[in-house]
Amino acid sequence: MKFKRLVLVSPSPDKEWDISYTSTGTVVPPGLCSIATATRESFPDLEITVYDGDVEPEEDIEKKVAKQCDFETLVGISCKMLNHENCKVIGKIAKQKGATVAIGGQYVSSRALTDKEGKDIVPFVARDILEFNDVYDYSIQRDGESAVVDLIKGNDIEKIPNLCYRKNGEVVMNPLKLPCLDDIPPTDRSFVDKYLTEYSQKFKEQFKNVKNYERKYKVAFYSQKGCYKATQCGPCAFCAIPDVDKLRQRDPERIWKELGELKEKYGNVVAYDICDDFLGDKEYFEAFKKAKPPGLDVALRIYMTADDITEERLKQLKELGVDEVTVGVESADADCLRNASKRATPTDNYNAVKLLAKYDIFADIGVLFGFTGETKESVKANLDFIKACSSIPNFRYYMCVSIIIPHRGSTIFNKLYLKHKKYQTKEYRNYPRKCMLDMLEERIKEECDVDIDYLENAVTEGLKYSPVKVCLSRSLGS
Ligand code: B12
Ligand code: SF4
Repeated sequence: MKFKRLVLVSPSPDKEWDISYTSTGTVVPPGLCSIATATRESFPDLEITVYDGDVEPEEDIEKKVAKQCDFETLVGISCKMLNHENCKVIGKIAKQKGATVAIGGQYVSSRALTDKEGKDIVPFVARDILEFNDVYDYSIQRDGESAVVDLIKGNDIEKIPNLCYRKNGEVVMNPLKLPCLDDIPPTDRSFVDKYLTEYSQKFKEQFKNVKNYERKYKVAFYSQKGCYKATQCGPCAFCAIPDVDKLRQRDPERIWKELGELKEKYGNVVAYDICDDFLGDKEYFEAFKKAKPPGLDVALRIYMTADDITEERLKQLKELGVDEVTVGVESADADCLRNASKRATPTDNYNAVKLLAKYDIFADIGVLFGFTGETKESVKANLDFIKACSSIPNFRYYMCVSIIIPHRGSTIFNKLYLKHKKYQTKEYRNYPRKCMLDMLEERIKEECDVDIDYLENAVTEGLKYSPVKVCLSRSLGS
């Protein structure tokens, strides 16, 4: 065993972002807990700590990390884009104390674009982050469980899948190997039990304007990793999920076992499935339904697409225990939807909200502005949709209304990156906030018939109709 201690940190969002309109800190997170669980299974005596900067102040985490780190410590940092700069600070503190520092997470796993020979056209973040930041010894893409275990074992770094490292001044990227999800041990969330009061406080604050809503917080789990829609007809233009090539699924019986334990431990919470398109694979959905143990009553929250919403499906979802859904409606204009490679149509979207109201399912509706070809008419169509939602009797819903951000890994990011040389420089590649905000403005100038102020006013107008305001865009997020 090469290390005596594993310190896993999800640093707080950087102070430049206004996160008061985001869901940050309302979810018991699975990612670092899953790495901690897998590591403990291999090394029962290793000291393992998890810090969640979504609920613990950054300064406190920095002090604790400085105190804990030494030459026998492996520090694993989780980068979620909004915390990119704080990751560097934690990395620096750990490095100064002699620790080995690895960085991973959703942002580090962003998709790249490669040519036929496998050469980067749009580089991997995992490569950039090592090239530009000495504080990290390794970067790790996608599922981090086995790479962290291999590092602690002291395995040959050239043979650790998903790991990137430096050799003779060059960054080397080992091949990816994605585990079968049933080979990853069920997540033990007790590593973050110390934060349960904080998750509850943030959750209550976010939902304070929703009547008769008494849940404690969301506890995230995954039935599947990836998006069925993306595997069938490609990802939506603005989407940055790393898993678009292959959908991985867990055995439904194992999931129901986890959900039963979760209910027993946490009580009145929402079990939040992070799979992006829960209903996409119909066969899997049937198997999931069939495996439900009789009498087990867990409140589930899922992601689904509007074109999958039918009376029959909603009845089945109700029977399963689903009483909250997130639906990425995005636009009520047919051209905008088509230009973003969305599958659903405006009719699907209107139909979806009516049915969700009828079946009394609490809905989190995503609406975006700033599509390629956005006009005053399409903006109006979207605002009319938002207003129509607010006039559906007894509809329990809230809105996430934003201007499209070109997230690294998305198709729209790649287009801007290739078109404008400045985005290919370190100044942009190593500062995602600057990159995204500049790209956001540039894109609107190039691709929309309305300007950014017009779109920001539309976001502000749209949010007036939502009892819970969720948004990340230039004015509200800076
Ligand atoms: C749940 C979720 C959230 C939760 C986060 C809860 C939490 N504390 O983790 C909430 C709702 C708060 C949230 C907020 C946001 N999110 Co979000 N979110 C997701 C979602 C749906 C699932 C992520 C997840 O839990 N995956 C499952 C767990 C097991 O994986 P994981 O946490 O990533 O951890 C694994 C690996 O990443 C890796 N890993 C993670 N950390 C580390 C560290 C080390 C050292 C190693 C080795 C490995 C490693 O190993 C882990 C175990 O396998 C994804 C979409 C998706 N389905 O993937 C979007 C997604 C990650 N979110 C995204 C975005 C943009 C945001 C927001 C900016 C949105 C907003 N407008 O507010 C904010 C930013 C929050 C922040 N603090 O920075 C984007 C990220 C794009 C990018 N390239 O970075 C995604 C991909 C959505 C999308 N369609 O584009 N989000
Ligand atoms: S936005 Fe949603 S539906 Fe579209 S590719 Fe991404 S995860 Fe799939």
